Amino acid sequence: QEYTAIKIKVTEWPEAAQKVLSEQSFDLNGKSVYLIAATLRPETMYGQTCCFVSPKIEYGIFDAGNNDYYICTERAFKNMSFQDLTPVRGYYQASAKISGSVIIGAKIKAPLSVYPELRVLPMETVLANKGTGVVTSVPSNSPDDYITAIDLQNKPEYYKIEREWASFEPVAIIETPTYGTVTAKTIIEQLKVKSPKDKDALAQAKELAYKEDFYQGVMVIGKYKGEKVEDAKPKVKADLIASNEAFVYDEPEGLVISRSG
Ligand code: ZZB
Repeated sequence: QEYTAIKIKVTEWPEAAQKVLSEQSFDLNGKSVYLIAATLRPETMYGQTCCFVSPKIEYGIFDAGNNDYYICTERAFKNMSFQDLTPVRGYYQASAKISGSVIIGAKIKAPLSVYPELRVLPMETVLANKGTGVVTSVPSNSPDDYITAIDLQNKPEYYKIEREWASFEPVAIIETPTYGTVTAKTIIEQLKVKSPKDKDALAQAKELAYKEDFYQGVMVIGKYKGEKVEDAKPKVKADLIASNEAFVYDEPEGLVISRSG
């Protein structure tokens, strides 16, 4: 599986995270730290509304060279180290370790997003053994992200977040004949999905969204506005890579575990 790995810069750390990092003598001064989100939908990056981590996953902060540091699972950084994406082939010792739960609330800058400043939020269904363990949220086109955002807005106390952090509106990115400009919302409503834990319905919703967006979708935002998604997708991806805001990350064969089981 070939993913586009998006570099989402941490611009302000929660106090709990600062404490955890200083306890490990990890000095943030002079370093750029990025959450690395693996996506199959680079053309939707205009509509990012937050970055999801799992409160249950232990992440590493890894030296990626040139004072850049990546937050992801050790498993993902190990893979990157064998794909020549890191300074030393086969070296994947973390500079610091941090639980997803203490990153929540961090301020971030996500490439191409129409929203200049976003937050890190919790998603309980993030899989540790897929991608980088970090997921960028596009509620307009990802049914999982849409329903998770609704859940966060409904239960901010339970999730220990501020309601405003989860209140960014989905952005119209792609128009399709069947679902209009907010594919995920339309499908979630049609299938009557009520919860992020509604696995089977969400798997079906994702399938429908992928197909319709890719084969019927037209971009309604950005540099490739008016072009078919099929054509715009590789161009947006190439632009993100050229500007050093993303890189190609391959998931080794046989290790891809789908959420539907
Ligand atoms: C942004 C995005 C926008 C995504 C969209 C999808 C959609 P798949 O389809 O099962 O192969 N993802 C990545 N890593 C994880 C993880 N560790 N745990 C849970 N979800 C993860 O998975 C690929 C997609 O699942 C990725 O692409 C990512 O969300 C999420 F409009 O990134 B995507 C119809 C889907 N639309």
